[in-house]
Amino acid sequence: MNIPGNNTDLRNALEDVNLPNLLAVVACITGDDYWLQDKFAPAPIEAPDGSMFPDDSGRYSDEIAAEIKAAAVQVISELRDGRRPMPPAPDQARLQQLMSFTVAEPVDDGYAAMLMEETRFRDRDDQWKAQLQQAVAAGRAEDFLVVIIGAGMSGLGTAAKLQAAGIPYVVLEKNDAVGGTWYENTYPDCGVDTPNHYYSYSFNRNPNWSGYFSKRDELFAYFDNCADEFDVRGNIRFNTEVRRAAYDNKTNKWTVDIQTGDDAEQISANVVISAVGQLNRPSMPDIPGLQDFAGESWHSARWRGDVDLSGKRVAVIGTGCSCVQLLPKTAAVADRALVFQRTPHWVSPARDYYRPVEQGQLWALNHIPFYAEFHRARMIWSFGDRVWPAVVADPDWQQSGLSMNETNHGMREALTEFIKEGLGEKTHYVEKCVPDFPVWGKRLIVDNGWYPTLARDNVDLITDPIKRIVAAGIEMQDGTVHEVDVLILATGFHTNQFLWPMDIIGKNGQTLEAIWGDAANAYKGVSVPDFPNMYCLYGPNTNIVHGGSIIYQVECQIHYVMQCITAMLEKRLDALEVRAEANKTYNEEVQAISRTLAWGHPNVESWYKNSAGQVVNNSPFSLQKYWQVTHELDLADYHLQQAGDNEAA
Ligand code: N01
Repeated sequence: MNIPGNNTDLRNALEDVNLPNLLAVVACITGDDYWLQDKFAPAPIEAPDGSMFPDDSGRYSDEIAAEIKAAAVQVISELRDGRRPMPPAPDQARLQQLMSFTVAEPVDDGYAAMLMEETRFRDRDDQWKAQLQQAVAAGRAEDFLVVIIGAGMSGLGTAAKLQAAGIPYVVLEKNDAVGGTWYENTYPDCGVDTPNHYYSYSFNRNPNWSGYFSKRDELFAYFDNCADEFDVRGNIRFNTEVRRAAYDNKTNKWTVDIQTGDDAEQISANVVISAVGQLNRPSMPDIPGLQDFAGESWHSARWRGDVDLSGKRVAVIGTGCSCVQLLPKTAAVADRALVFQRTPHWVSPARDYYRPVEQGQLWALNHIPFYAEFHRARMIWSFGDRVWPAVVADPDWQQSGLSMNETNHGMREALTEFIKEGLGEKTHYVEKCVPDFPVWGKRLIVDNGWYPTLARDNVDLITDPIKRIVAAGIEMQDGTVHEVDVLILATGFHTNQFLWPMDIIGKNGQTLEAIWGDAANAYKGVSVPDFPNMYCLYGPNTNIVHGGSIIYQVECQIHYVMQCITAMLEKRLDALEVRAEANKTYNEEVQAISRTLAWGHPNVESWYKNSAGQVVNNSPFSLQKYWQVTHELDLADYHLQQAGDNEAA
């Protein structure tokens, strides 16, 4: 790493950094356990009031903080000036020791192993890279083609791996650009709810995020740049929609029917990877009369930036994350904003939601060795599984109708107070805003001023049932008509129909839709019996509610799929198909665990559940556990069919 500038630059930067992270850096560079004495132990992670971020100061005394900074200036300047050799990256034991010390909580072996890969102190691709290289060098990837459906976050990440490995692939993208959801969603204040230094590929971190929670344009730019940095853009066919994909038992190949404008075409592929996401097909509400509305109307994911909302009467139906994000800016310009809520969500205070990344922090992320890695590890620790115990049912808990356990109940009380504070004088809204399901029954929405927005004079929260839409506005069951100029449908996405509207036909001639109905399931969320050589990314039971980044989940899946592709080429397999029994056992466990978690609670009605009340979208596992579940491919879980053979094992 080239360290620019002089000691003044360094000292200035250190004013803005996270001091426990800096301590880890100093300990790494020096290799000296002097820095792990009790006097350098930071305060345990505790977010200051109204913040999702742990205190950056470590609550050190001035004297200790000065000693850490002075040591950092000395060792980093020595590295800069070539007076000290660059130390090796920490091994797992050292990472575990430094993390445990600096987060002031025990970080176990499994977590340390996962963090080694998430920081890239260890390259997770090493698990399959050499075998795949050998197979490619032996010519096994000739006449082999992988089709990736979708050029959003999952598709780009997979394409990156295939491109680097020299495996032929094509990405089919229905839009005219990459980015998927970050391309399509352009509503006001659209942004991410996970800190960006974690919400980014582990293999392509961005040290230059402008904020801790970036907004849509910056996120889209990141993914757009990734397409070039990964050198995959040339393999993407834009404006190309997959209509149908059918597996041919004789050739063991997929025939993929695609449509580009008026042109229909077929592609023959060895492997199909669905990277279509869970949130890509807007769901229109089943409210009668939508087409009768005389004003402008659109879905939140199809934002009409050309319509000026200033001075208009605007209705928003739906109060999920999209509505929460778009409402403050909408209400600030509208004459009136009417919010139609069926179910309230829990909203979490987030003082740092709009916090820009400080100049010194930017400098450190770019120029201080190991700092960006420890920063990412700390974000994963703070925004991940730390809350897991709060989502698991305590069988002895008395208030199980409202909460999962004592900690979960404490959150309910704290967030209820937050609601009351935010609503101010509109106390009559409090009851409407407190959910009847446990905290984490749905992913916590990161607050952007939701309750103070509802408290505005020009905003009304309406919870009575809607009867229908009429030309003038929204008619309620009691006959009242709320007249509006604009109707915004923030009503979510088709989430339970995973690969809808594509027809995916397996080896027995049945469609996925027919087999799944609204109870989609897949082995590890990735592989489906009867659908050989087909893999889902962000598939059934892989969404995360308690915290964490969906990029993390998808990287776990990409890693698993790359092992499948490696096995196919290395072992000359024509087909790899998950065994029905393995899938059944896995999904029985998924459902059993889901019933004990906050999002499986009977009071939760959400897009995570199907008509039978089964959780079909969310992972039942902690982040670390899912990493473990997907880390090693076990071929015993699969039927293997070798080239020219019937089943080989
Ligand atoms: O959609 P939703 P969203 N009549 O499905 C209501 C992600 N995301 O676009 O709860 C009346 O959450 C429905 O009511 P109910 C995130 O994962 C992330 O907001 O079903 N109302 C609900 O209030 C999120 O979970 C970010 O009772 C109707 C709303 O519409 C997912 O996207 C930002 C109705 C739909 O809420 C989807 O969020 C935005 C009807 N007929 C989104 N039908 C980040 O920050 C539906 N509703 C990263």
